[in-house]
Amino acid sequence: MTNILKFNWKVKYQLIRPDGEGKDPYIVLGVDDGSGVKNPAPSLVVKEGDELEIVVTNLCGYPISMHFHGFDQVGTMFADGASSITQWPIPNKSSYRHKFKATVPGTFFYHG
Ligand SMILES: [Cu+2]
Repeated sequence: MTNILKFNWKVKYQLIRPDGEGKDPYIVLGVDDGSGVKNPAPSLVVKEGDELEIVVTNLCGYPISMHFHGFDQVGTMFADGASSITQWPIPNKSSYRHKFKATVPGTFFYHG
């Protein structure tokens, strides 16, 4: 039986001071999964064969994309998230649905 994991993320600006010092905070993209804006973004722990459905909503004020590294994306190349390569950037205040299968075991990363 296929396990389908669904995520709904809002991508926003976030001001952070990683070392707690300094007057000028860094501006980074944060992911709000409903429990508050996070940077680094939430970890996805999945099993080989799981299907992922991730809706990314852009609230940054300019176009972005979310790129998922390490997945082979056979038949789902438009879910990879490489901006202007496999998809157009997600316009501000718009969403993009990434649907793909975790077919390769390992540890990977994603970024905006
Ligand atoms: Cu990338």
